[in-house]
Amino acid sequence: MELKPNEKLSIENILKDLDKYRPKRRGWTWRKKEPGLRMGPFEYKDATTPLKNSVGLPSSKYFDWIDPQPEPVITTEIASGRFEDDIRRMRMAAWHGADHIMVIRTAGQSHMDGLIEGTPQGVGGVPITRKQVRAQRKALDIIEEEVGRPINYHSYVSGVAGPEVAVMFAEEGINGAHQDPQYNVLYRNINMVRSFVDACESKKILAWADIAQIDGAHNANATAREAWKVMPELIVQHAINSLFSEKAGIKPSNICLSTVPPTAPPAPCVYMDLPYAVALRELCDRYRMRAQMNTKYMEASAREATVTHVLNMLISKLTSADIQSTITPDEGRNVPWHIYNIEACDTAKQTLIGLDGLMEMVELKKEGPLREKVREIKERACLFMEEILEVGGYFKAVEEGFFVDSGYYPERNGDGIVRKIDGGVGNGTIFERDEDYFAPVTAHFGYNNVAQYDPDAVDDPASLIGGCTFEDPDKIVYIDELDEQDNVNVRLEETKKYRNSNLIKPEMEWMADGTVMVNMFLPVNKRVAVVAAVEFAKKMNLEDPEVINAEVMQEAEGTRIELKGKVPFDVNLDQLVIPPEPHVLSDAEIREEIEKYPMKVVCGTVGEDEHSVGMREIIDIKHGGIEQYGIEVHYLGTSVPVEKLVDAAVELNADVIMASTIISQDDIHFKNMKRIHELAVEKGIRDQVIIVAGGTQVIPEIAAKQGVDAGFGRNTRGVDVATFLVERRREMRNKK
Ligand code: Z98
Repeated sequence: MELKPNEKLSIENILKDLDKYRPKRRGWTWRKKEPGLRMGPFEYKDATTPLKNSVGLPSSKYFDWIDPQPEPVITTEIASGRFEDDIRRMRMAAWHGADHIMVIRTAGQSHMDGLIEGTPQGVGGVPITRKQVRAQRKALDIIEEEVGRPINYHSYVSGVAGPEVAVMFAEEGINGAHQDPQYNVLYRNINMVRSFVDACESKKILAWADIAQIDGAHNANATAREAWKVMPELIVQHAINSLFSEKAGIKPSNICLSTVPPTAPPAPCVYMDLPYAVALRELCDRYRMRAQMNTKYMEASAREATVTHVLNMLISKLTSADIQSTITPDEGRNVPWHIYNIEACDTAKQTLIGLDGLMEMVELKKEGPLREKVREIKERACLFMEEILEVGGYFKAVEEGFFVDSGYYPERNGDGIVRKIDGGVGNGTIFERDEDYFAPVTAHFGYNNVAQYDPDAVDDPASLIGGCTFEDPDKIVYIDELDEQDNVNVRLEETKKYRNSNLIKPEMEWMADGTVMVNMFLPVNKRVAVVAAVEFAKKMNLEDPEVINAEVMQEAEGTRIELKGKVPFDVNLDQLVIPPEPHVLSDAEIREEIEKYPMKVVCGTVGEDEHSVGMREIIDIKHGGIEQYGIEVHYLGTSVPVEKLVDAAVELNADVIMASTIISQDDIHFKNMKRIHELAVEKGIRDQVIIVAGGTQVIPEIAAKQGVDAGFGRNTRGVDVATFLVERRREMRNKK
């Protein structure tokens, strides 16, 4: 199935024959480095292979629309709760440079004790089901063809259903997964023995499927009361999961540490976060780094979150992150917006490309506070690890509340998370395998009594049943929708009116949800402003208005408000009158033409007219006027008599006369145009000169009737005039 850039992704096509769909490939893919890549006028040091189709940064318009791709894989987390709507967002994100799409699961899915089927609608994420995963992988298989770069699809392997989830992910071509038993233990209170045994099995499966693994250490940062104090513990958590994973068979280049700069402004964050990042990378240099952005100290201000994100990426650049996450302040705003996913991907691309080559010019100091801090953090982490061994190992340490304690180790505040070895969900569910235990499956951890059945099958137990679901996907039992009310077909039916039709509604997360955001400033204090804003929204006929961000400008003078609400109506595209796009030549084409055929313009504001701004907008290089193309401009000023303008054209042998006429009483603007034309005829230059006139009251059709070549009205830009002049001169050349 091929996608055309100007065609919408059809969810119906994705769902068609989904039961038979098989993913194109397995495993994680890194970007391909292209040192010395040239794009437009620039050479990049750290860039990667460009995309076939993409949307560049807004300012790429000044550089031939180039869209260089930075070194790290860029993650976006997509989580609206309806997988069918998320698929469209994935395509937008891929076009903006995301190649790691993480689907957030419904809150706390680790509590589910098995895999569920169908596609139930989630809240703040989707429940992971085979159908949903398969549909999204299928969509991404198509989208990656379109953008020309593999896209890694990712979710979480945790909870007591972890191994089952891992198997399903391996079968369905998932490329990345969070897997860290410490997450189960600390945050989901799942029995620790069970969690570590399950992790053995899960990690073995991840290894077989070549899935990149991300750990869960960053959650301690997000949970701790004072996040920077858990730095030593974060390193310990990373170390435990990474070495465990390696021993279970995952290759080091697929082991990604989820590292997060622990602080954010107004903390002096780079001074604190950089030593931590360096210490971690030095201790764990075999592994890859997934740089998460700080989400602990984030409010609902997109601006503030963006600055923290950029500072976080400075750390990423200084310490070479391999995967760069992008998180938007959506959680604070209580709506996952399409646009903020894309905005955050752009923030990452813009920052990392902006920092291209930085490390060729700067280096981290080998002495001074950075090295001292690095050493201190490492020492604290090593001591932490030693104490774990002293008390009898990891399980004992958890029982004693070592983790997520708010003290800066070795200080302890006694407020860590305490779990019991024989407590938690799934306690007592671990049994020793029977003597004749046998599992005819691929990627199985530990004792498996295969030789008794066939000594030749020891390395490949699944061969005894002609391959398990990993080798023979036809053995996968695909269960379609079970719930008659909560399924994708019902949801598509509900929004049918807006799918492939001429009706549109604004949307922020789901098709036709009607959500819009309104910005306003109210000259009252914050408490009053949030109430008043809702009143304004109601008067604007917005339904369900809710303030999503309020920032004090000054206590007495006023408050900045961002508010969301829903519009209850739609717009029919058939009833819109859409004016044709103005025709303009590219800047390069105009420049080339002027270089080949130089052009001289005389101009001024004519008559008794002192206005100069409009003319300057059209000619000045500073305002993007025609000078920028190399056109030679002789500006005679304001209140220029028409005779003087024409005489100057004769004297300078100008190619163009350009008159600005703002005052329009008694149609003086049109009369002046007529006069310029007549004078040019009288002086015998009319055949060689182009005459154009412009002003806010100029109507092009009426101007043309006065004998000038063209008139330009309100909203004219330099490029419009330059395009006309170049094309008219081509016509004149062709006539000769
Ligand atoms: C991130 N934005 O890491 P539930 N396992 C691990 C996790 O870190 C998480 C889960 C499972 C963050 C996302 N992490 C937070 C190691 C969650 C999720 O039970 O579905 O919430 O587990 O990018």
